[in-house]
Amino acid sequence: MTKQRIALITGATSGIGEATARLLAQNSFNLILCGRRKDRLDRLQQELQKLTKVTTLSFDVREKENVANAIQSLDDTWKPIDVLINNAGNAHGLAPIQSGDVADWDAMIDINVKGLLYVSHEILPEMVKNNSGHIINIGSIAGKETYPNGNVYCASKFAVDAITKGMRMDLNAHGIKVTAIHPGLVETEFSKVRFKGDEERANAVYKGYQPLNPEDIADLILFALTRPAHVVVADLVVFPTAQASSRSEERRVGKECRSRW
Ligand code: NDP
Ligand code: 8X3
Repeated sequence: MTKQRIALITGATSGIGEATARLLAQNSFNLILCGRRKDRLDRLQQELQKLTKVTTLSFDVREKENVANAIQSLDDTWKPIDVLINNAGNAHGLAPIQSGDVADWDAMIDINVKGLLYVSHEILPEMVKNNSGHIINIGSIAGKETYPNGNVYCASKFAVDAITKGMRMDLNAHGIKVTAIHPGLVETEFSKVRFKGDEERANAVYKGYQPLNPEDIADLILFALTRPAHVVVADLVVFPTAQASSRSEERRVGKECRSRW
């Protein structure tokens, strides 16, 4: 019988991470679900453990020691981790660089870049030792094209793109697959976080056209994870059909194109 793979998903409490947890649970992965909101982790664990084995780790990816302690606290039944999905992340603010909020900049660099590195640092040595594993980094179209007022969020996702390429080169000799998925606009809690709870502003981002759903990205993650051993999906950019680019964010509203700026 083939061993069920163990996948650790960061940012499993909402959006893309939560949809991925559901889909992987339906497809025989055992799951380590991570996020800060423990109540949500507990609820998701309750739901998904009817389908598969699930454990949870509640930590802030910015806290280096907590990341290490949490992952090291896993008992041997949760090792080795076969799949790491580095998904936790958010945009904080949308402002010209000259009026950017330094706390927002810190949050984006600390979560989207350093957090991804801290989690990877805890998991990679075991993958290297076993000469197997699969890392999936969730980048963004913002990591391929900069857009007005996106400055530091875009920089954080350009960094994810660069780290992914570096990981692929360094881990290649160890048989570890590295995939990046770069979505365009996906309707999740992302805009609520970006606009600090301003629901009206957040909802306006997705008005008048059909954005991607978190399930669309989960599908691509499962696709990447289920290719044969000799195939790696390296880099995927995915838009909603109504979006043509990050910079102008051309969303079709009827026959017109609309920009958020
Ligand atoms: P959500 O806001 O719905 O989910 C973000 C997830 O990240 C939550 O589970 C949250 O968990 C977790 N998270 C945020 N900060 C931290 C932290 N400091 N420590 C631990 N976990 C954290 O957004 P999405 O699902 O859309 O975002 C997931 C990824 O997709 C992000 O990397 C985002 O940049 C990327 N992306 C999103 C797009 C979109 O349009 N939505 C498009 C392109 C990429 P909790 O708060 O419980 O800690
Ligand atoms: C999220 C998509 O275009 O809002 O990464 O930056 S975008």
